[in-house]
Amino acid sequence: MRSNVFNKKEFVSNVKDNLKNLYRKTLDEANQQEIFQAVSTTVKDEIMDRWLATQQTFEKDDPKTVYYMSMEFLMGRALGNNLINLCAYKEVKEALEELGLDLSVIEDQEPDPALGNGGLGRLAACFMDSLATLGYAAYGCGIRYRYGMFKQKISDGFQVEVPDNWLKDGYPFELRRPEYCYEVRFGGNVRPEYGEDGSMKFVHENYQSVLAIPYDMPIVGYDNNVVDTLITWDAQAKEVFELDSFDKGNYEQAVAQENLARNLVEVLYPNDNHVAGKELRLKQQYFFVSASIQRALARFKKHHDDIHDLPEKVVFQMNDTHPTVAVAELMRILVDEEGLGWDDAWNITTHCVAYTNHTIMSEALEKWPIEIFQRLLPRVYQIVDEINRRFLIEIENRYPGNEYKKQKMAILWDGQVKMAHLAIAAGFSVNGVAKLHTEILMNQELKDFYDMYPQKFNNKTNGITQRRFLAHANPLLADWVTKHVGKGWITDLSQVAKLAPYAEDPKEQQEFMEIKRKNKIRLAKYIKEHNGIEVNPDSIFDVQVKRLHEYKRQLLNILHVMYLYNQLKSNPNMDFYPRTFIFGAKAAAGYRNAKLTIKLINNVAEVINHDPDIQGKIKVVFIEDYRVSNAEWIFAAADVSEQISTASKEASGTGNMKFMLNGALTLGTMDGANVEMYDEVGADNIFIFGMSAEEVIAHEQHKDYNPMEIYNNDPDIHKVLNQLIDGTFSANDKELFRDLYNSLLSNQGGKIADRYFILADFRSYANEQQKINSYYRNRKAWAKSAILNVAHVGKFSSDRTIQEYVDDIWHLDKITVKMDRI
Ligand code: CGF
Repeated sequence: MRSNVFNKKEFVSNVKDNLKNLYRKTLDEANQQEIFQAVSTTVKDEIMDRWLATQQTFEKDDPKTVYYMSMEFLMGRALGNNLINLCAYKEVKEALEELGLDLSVIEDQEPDPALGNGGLGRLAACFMDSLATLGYAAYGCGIRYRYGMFKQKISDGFQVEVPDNWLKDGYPFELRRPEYCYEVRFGGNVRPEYGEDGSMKFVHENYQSVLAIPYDMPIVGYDNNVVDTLITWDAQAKEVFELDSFDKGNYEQAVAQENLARNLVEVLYPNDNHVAGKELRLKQQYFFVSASIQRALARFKKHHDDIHDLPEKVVFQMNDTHPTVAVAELMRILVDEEGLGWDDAWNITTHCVAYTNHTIMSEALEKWPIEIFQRLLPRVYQIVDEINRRFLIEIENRYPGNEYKKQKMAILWDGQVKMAHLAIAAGFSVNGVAKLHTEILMNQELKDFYDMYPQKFNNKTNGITQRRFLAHANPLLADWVTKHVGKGWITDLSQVAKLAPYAEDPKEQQEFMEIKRKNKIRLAKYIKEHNGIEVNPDSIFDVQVKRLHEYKRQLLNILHVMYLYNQLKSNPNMDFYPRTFIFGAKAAAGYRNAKLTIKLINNVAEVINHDPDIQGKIKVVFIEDYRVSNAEWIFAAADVSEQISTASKEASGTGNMKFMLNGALTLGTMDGANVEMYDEVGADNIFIFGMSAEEVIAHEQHKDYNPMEIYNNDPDIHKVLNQLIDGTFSANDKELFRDLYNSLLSNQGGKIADRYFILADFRSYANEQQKINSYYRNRKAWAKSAILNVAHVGKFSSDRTIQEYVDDIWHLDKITVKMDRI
């Protein structure tokens, strides 16, 4: 289906055939969902040839393969992205137009496979796209949750969570592979069994087991015939699968196993940067990890007799602590099933597993109560126990008599299994996701480990795929970029550097701003349709879209909107450029302050949007159900990108990069990857405010921050905070926002007041916002900065990130897939 060989006629006739075969319908009879299914099936057929050819290349070349293990893959819709990567988007769009069909309407029928919460899952999706595009053999390994991230409804300003039954119409881009199923065992007990020759092995008995059934999703590389695979594991009861054992009469056991299987893959835990510590979650982790390792080993054994060669051909990347039980599972398989001695097995394991840390927030580093871990995974626990015992000896040898070190670094301590410690003890690589984050890991959070194993630590600054977030999300800008630098940027984003000279050119500036305006009109339409709010495309679109979390400080943003409102009310003729403040965020269902912040944003919107004194100069919009598909439109339309986390708390951020790619100017703290964006784009083209990470950390250590002082001495801040509890934005219930007010001013329940330094950073944030107000009036200067943002985004492609993983950690072989037919 490459542009040079794409045959419209053939495509159209295949779509019609598929409609007939799937639904016994003609085009005129079919609805949009059925057409989506038929178009997708046609596209999948095209992909199949490449997928087959890729697998044949794997068979022939036996390349080293990465298994990217992640509990989350936030894929977003596949149809449009696959067409982009097959270089057939425009042709298919035209072909469908000839049939009177609109591709974007068809794309809209696809559910967003939302098998992830936020940045971590979306990163995994971008990585898969880059792996295939760069031509590396890769399997993503995750879970096929029956319900993905909940759909968010806003009802009376409150978030309501609605189940996301994404599979209800059937998902065309997946392939069930029951022939590659594996058994995964839970519970039971372990006993030693002695052979006549004096040998001993452990026997696991009385366990419950489920079968892991893989569903493969194709990951299409850009214009290179490579199709990698995302395996999502479904669970099924063994007794149902192997029907005959029902006949044997163990009915209760069969029902228990069926329940276990159903529950295992039922839902994605909707927490981001926070762990609930639920037993079921540990089961989910072990389930997909065990199945993935079994599949990897089976693939390896097709070509190799000696398991010692495993590190030459296989690497497991553990995305966060979630899959780190992989360390012990691989050990278990090597020792119990392959019959290796401990040292041999450890040597293989520690050359196969690598770990990525995504956060320094302690509430996100998983720790399991030993009781749960041992009960659910008795044999795996024994292995962790032994790893811990040996690890403590290593620490003792290195720091004789230092009990404190042992306590801090132990894998088993205080009744808990510390998964990050397990990952670092075993992993041959430990990486952070942005320079600053990695530095904080090495110098502070994981300092003891860094001191012991400095060679393991490295940084891999995150990245995003330009194919989805520019080529697909913003076709107008994509064409403009191509016009100036050629198509090379699609697979080599560093080429956008050639745009820099155009930043000074008034004609180009105008064209660029025209494109931005068109994208703003597209978003304004969406907002009108979904929120019923009329927004002015000539206002500044100031956007904060991301998960709702206190450290990301949506509260700072909305408090500042309240402050501006007060200013405008008391001085209607003040210098003020019209602004549309756009928010989009899901809050974890049990996260009270996050949900309250959503309600506050909506209430502030309600008051300000209807206040005639404001004359429409400020509009506030909360976009319901922020997700990958609407994100694409939002990034394309943004002027200002709010990246305002408390310095040191956001490990990297990736939304920041998507905005930059689409020519928005960042308003941010020196946090996460913002720091590197600042280095790339230069101080003149980014708005930086607030305390540095060092300052934040110093205040945290000295416990010397007192927000009450700011409240008492700054009348504007005082007024804004009082408005949280005087009914200005909650006329019917003055107490509604009391908890937010309290969270800023008083220590409570072990949480210190204004833990995220909102008041401390408020003034410098407001000043920077004021600068944006003036700068935007200078259209040429703004356009120049916006173009320079695009020109300096090259570093933030996930292609660059993946190449660094390959060069420094994975050492994969490049593959070339040849196809006869093309
Ligand atoms: O991972 C995050 C994201 N929230 O999922 N963390 N986790 N866990 C970080 O907070 C982001 O800063 C980071 O960009 C992302 C991917 O590494």
